[in-house]
Amino acid sequence: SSLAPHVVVVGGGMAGVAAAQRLVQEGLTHVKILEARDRVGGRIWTQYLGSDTTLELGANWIHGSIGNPIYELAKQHGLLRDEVKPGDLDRPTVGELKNGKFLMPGGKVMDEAVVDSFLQNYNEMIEECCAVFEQGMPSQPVDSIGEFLSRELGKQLVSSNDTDASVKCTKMALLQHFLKYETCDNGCHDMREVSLKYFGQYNELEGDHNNTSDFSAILDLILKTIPPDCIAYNKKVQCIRWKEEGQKRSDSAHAYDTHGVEVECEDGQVFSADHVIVTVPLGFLKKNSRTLFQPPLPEEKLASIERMGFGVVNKIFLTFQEPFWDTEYDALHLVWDQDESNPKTPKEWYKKTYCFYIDSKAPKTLMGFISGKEAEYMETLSEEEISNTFLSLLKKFTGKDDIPKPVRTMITRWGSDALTCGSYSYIHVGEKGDDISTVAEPLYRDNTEVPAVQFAGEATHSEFFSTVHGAYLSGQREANRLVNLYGNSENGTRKS
Ligand code: 6YU
Repeated sequence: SSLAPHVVVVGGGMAGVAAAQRLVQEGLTHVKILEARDRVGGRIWTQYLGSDTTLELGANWIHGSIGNPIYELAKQHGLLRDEVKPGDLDRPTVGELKNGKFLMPGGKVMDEAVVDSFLQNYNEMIEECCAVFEQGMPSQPVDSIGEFLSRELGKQLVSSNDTDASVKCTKMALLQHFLKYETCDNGCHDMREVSLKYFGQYNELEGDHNNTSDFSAILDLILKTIPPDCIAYNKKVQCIRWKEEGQKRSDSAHAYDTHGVEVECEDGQVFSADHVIVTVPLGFLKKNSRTLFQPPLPEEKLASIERMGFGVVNKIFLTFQEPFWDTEYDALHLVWDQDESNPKTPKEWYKKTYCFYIDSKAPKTLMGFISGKEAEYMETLSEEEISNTFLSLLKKFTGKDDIPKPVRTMITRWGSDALTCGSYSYIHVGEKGDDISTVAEPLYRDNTEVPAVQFAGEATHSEFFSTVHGAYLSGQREANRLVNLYGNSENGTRKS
């Protein structure tokens, strides 16, 4: 029917696809996803390299199971893998790290008892960080997670009853090590950028961090429920004109049933819509928000976009002819001595890679993570240089001089990816707690409660930002806003 609203979704990542699914489910049939790339998925990007090698270039784990819709989907369709090995559960874990081997320069293996004792303290300290938000503890002597952990945990380690000086040194080195891990988990350069006050706003769902056999397959389950012609590829949106300028369409009975918004693509094609759901990454908004909207976004929203944290995290995949490592572990940690731990010059960029993960969906591949300036720097290097650098690093930490060169080295380049401009969002020091909701707030048609432009995507979810389930729920949230507006009546007229 002619009254059915036209909805344009900008971006075909998890948020956009979830929004479209919900709209279609509820009978809104004029739905178009405009995706700039030639593929959907965005920051979900699975690569299949031969029968035994599946690499995730973006999202990796399902963060928590209880109440996690992505976990439920994966479980229903047999896309979960149980990676926990018997006996592992007695050790303290951090995030997805369950059973790592901790190596020091020279190939020395750290005493597990020391690591576990450190992790016990560390986890307690992280809980204290979360409590600052949860219990609304007012003033803290420091602003950031980095300062808080260094100061409080540092104090605890110094005054601990470890009599052995070398145990203390080892634990101090582990503190530096896990601060690097946290930068990758949070998507920042340095934990001194992450707000202590709002750290606990992120809602860590209960249950393990789960591994999926294939993240893109989870997206495909949702994609299957949308008619294929709902998606237009290679449609980079460059301008969203959201207010009719000049003459008002006063001849129309309802302002909303004329297509009030125009979406212009780089190739010149213009789509007109009643509602536009923008799901581009926060990194893209940071770079382009002043030109993407006409008229420009309200100053308040622009200021929030600017304040919010969005950093670069990259992955490194080193594939070997045969694994040279002990496959019973899920990670090889490379723990530098405390004062060697952090890169002092750009040339020492590789020190930011705290560990290599071992994963049976790519059994001959080690997957490393690197964050921030060092991750950006790595993007400028050749694969040959990266390969050689990590080969010497692995030799140094395993003490094995005969490790052969990787047969393939691959890295991600999320920083220079113009459609992402980084990896995921975090709450930056100095952010107001409500910056996320300010960004998520729709732009309404003049003097109405009818949304013209809506915002979804990972960074617009105030509890689950930085995750796939956050993206998914944000897409549903914005679709539901329209479903509530129109009801699911046959002709799509607005509920009165
Ligand atoms: C998760 C994980 N994971 C690793 C790495 C990355 C991410 N995440 P999209 O970008 O997907 O879609 C937008 C689309 O828009 C895209 O297709 C563009 O091409 C398109 N577009 C852009 N501009 C356009 C234009 N102008 N016109 C048209 N189209 C345009 N999440 O659950 N588990 O393990 C990881 C990880 C390397 C890069 C991740 C993970 C994040 C997710 O990938 C991400 O949130 C969603 O996929 C985003 O979907 P979207 O639709 O919003 O955007 C306390 C505290 C601590 C906080 N940390 C705790 C959790 C830690 C999260 N860590 C993640 C870690 C990893 C390893």
